[in-house]
Amino acid sequence: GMRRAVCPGSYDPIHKGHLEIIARATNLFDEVVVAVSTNYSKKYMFTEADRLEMVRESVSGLAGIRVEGMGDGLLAGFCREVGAEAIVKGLRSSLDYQYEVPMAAMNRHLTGVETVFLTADTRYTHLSSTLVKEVQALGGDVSDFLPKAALRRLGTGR
Ligand code: COD
Repeated sequence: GMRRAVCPGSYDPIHKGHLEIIARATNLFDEVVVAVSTNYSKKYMFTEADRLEMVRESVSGLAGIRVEGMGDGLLAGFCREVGAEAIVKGLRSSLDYQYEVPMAAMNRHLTGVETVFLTADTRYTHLSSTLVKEVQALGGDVSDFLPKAALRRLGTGR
């Protein structure tokens, strides 16, 4: 049957490191569901609706992708609902690894969903939404790292 994977994240905003992982996931699975998560006790720069729109616009050139909001629900439950057997995540460093391994084990415990890790592209190992927002707020140029949809909203022009 259809092999489906979920690429979860806050995507606040989506950047080229995210997009590169999502694109590679489409080479491995029949369908990739990009899941935009919102933890209601966390502060975001962009609303859930804006993050969804930015992600949709940014992946519009790629085939085999669906974008969905998952609110503040459980990722493992979301994967079961959409019929995904795997979560695909990018690994930038051993810090990511340390943070991700317990979540991968917990998610597998919860619903049997596997987590597949793809090593981040070397162009983007230093990239995070947090760093992009901070540099932009301080007047730095982050245009190399953002898709047009995110760049426009972040107010750096173009
Ligand atoms: N290069 C490659 N990959 C990258 C890069 C980069 N430069 N930056 C980020 N990534 C990848 C990582 O795999 C990351 O996990 C993913 O993109 C998303 O990144 P963010 O920053 O947008 O998302 P996070 O870290 O805020 O998202 C965390 C989740 C939403 C995945 C997590 O909180 C979650 O699973 N929440 C749901 C609630 C739940 O089920 N909790 C229990 C978990 S066991």
